[in-house]
Amino acid sequence: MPKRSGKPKLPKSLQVARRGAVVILTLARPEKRNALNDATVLGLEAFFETLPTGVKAVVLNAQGNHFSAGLDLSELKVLSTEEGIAHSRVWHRIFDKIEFGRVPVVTVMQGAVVGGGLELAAATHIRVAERSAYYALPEGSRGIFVGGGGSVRLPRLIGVSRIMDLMLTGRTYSAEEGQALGLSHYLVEPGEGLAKAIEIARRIATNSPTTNFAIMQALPRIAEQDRASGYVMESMMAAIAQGNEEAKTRIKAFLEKKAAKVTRDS
Ligand code: 1HE
Repeated sequence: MPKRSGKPKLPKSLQVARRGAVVILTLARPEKRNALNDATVLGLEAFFETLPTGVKAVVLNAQGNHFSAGLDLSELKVLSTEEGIAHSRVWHRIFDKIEFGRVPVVTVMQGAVVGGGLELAAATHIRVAERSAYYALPEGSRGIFVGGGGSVRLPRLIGVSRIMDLMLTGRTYSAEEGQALGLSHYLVEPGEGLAKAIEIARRIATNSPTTNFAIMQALPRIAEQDRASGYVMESMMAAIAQGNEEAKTRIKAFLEKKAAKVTRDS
């Protein structure tokens, strides 16, 4: 397979910084509260399609006080029904490329994580919330509906009933509520999200690529299968992972007392 160049032409609203095996991708449109316009969403696709081969995890964060105000409403106002369907399908295609992409993505969330911003965060694998984060789906009050896969992903995270409440009433969840419900995996103080996300991404980058592949590609699909099919897929994935040389080396290192034990997080 040809080596990836890792140098896509990205819009101004996306910035990239490499830190060894981790790449930090930053939403950089704070003057519009990182509202997701077409250029940004297509830029996400270009970025994830051309990740250099040595990259093993991505951190997604955003400039300013808000992670993302969601869909750029100034672009939506001119779309016909047919164009609206096509627009939503583009988001589906691109967010799927993130969720079922090559490497795990750790997102840092602060301030507003709303509408399409929440849909984007939900397409990533680990979410770190700063205490300023809050979550909303204001589509109801704008007369629209989620279009970035939110009705598929978000109920799987926190249940249809809670998403109905968010959308019908326009209520928000605080960072603490989001943490308790599972919208975030980690809750940190303001300004600490990026460091935490990089620490997590570096840890993920040390896993065997086969295990990370199984976790990203097999685990969510098994969750959507019936039990019997899930067991078959799990046993095949387990056999593939443990059959490879990297697993043998890692297990041997543990048995020879050369690998770290499992200890409590401090
Ligand atoms: C925007 C957007 C946007 C801000 N599209 N331009 N999303 C929403 O309904 C959320 C709308 N945004 C807000 O409620 C607020 O902007 C925030 C709570 C996120 C931030 O408030 P604040 O006071 O810090 O900023 P602001 O003054 O409201 O906005 C700053 C600028 O960003 C301003 O533009 P300016 O030219 O007057 O400076 C805003 O117009 C602009 N801005 N949010 C366009 N969303 C695939 S379907 C997904 C469907 C959805 O995502 S629906 C949810 C849409």
